[in-house]
Order: sequence, then C-alpha cells, then structure tokens
Amino acid sequence: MKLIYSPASPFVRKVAVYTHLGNLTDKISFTPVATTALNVADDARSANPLGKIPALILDDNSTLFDSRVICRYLDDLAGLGMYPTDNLWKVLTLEALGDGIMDSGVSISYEKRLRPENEQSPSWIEAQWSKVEHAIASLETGSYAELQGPLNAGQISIACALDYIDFRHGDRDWQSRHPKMAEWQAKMQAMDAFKQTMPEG
Ligand SMILES: N[C@@H](CCC(=O)N[C@@H](CS)C(=O)NCC(=O)O)C(=O)O
Repeated sequence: MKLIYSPASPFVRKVAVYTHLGNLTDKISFTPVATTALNVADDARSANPLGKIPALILDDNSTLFDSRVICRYLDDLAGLGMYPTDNLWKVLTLEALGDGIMDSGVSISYEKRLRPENEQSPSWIEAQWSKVEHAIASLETGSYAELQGPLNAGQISIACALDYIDFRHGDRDWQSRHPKMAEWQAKMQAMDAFKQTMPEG
C-alpha cells in the first residue's frame, strides 16, 4: 500500500496513529507531497480528484480516501477494534467532531499562511476559531462519554485535532479555558502511538 501524505496534516496523523497501533508501518510505503488548497500536488490530485491528502493506494491500485475511510480500513485490516459495534454511532460522531476541529484549524492555517496579508479575512478566521472553541467547550462539559474508556476512533480524532491546534495555533491557549480537556490531552499524549506521531517542524 502507498500513502500519499504530508507530515503536518492532522488528518494524516490519525492514519499514522492507526499505522502504529496496528504495526502496519512495514506494509505501507510513504509518499510525501507538498499540497495546499491553492497549489495542489500532482500526486495528490491523481490519487484523489479532490486533491486532498491522505489518500491510500491499495495493492490492486484502487484508492481510498478520505482519512475516515482510511482509518476504518486500517482498523479492519489490523483488527484494532477502534470502531466498537455496540457504540458505533456515538464513536463516529465524536470522530466527526474531531475532524471538524481539524477542518476549521486547517482552514485558519490556509487563510493565514497561503493568502497575502491584505486578502486575509479576520472575521473568517474568528468564525472558524469559534467552531473550534465551541467544540472544545462541548467536550469539556463531559457530555461525550466515549471520550473516556478504551481507546476508540473518536478519541484518536479529538487527540490529533487538539495537538494540531497547538501545533499551528498555540497562541490561542484553549487549555486555560478548558482544564479538563487539557488534562485529557496530556493523558493521550503519553501513549506511545501519539508520542511517536506528534507533529513537529
Ligand atoms: N476530509 C478530508 C480532509 C483532508 C484535508 O483537508 N487535507 C488537507 C491537508 S491537512 C489537504 O489535503 N488540503 C489540500 C486542499 O484542500 O486542496 C480527510 O479527512 O482526509
């Protein structure tokens, strides 16, 4: 299998966590691409018409995207059980919440990094940040029981999303407003699969 990826992507990081958990590193060759919404890499476009990463090219040359499909595929391949059937819908919802935080976080990054300063929209950036803040606040209330207990796909997505926010938007200091989630994040970061895949650079 061949993974089209970029190391800074939080969506890719989820896939990396499954790869570590399932000891699948030897089964995947990693092809890095530098792709953005404004400058789509050829390898990304040929794997996924949307031009987004991650994309996983299987041995029969078919391609899986997006990250949720790839994570579920790797979970199935390695028998990880991150999508428990007795609580599937809630775990998938938590996973969607984490992916939504990533969408907004990446959108802010693109606005700030890709567009010239005079074309950037502060109101767009704040609208996206407000989604992140509301999402973390909803997690802080403890209303997502799936956040606790055995590791699942929802927890993986939330953990990767929060680390991405710190990686790209550390100045937002969400931890000071949401101390329970800060503690939860630290617990997740101590796990090997998360330690090994921490975004850096
Ligand atoms: N829903 C997609 C989102 C993937 C995504 O937005 N990836 C970003 C990198 S972090 C990307 O490829 N951006 C290029 C673009 O938007 O064209 C997934 O879960 O894989």
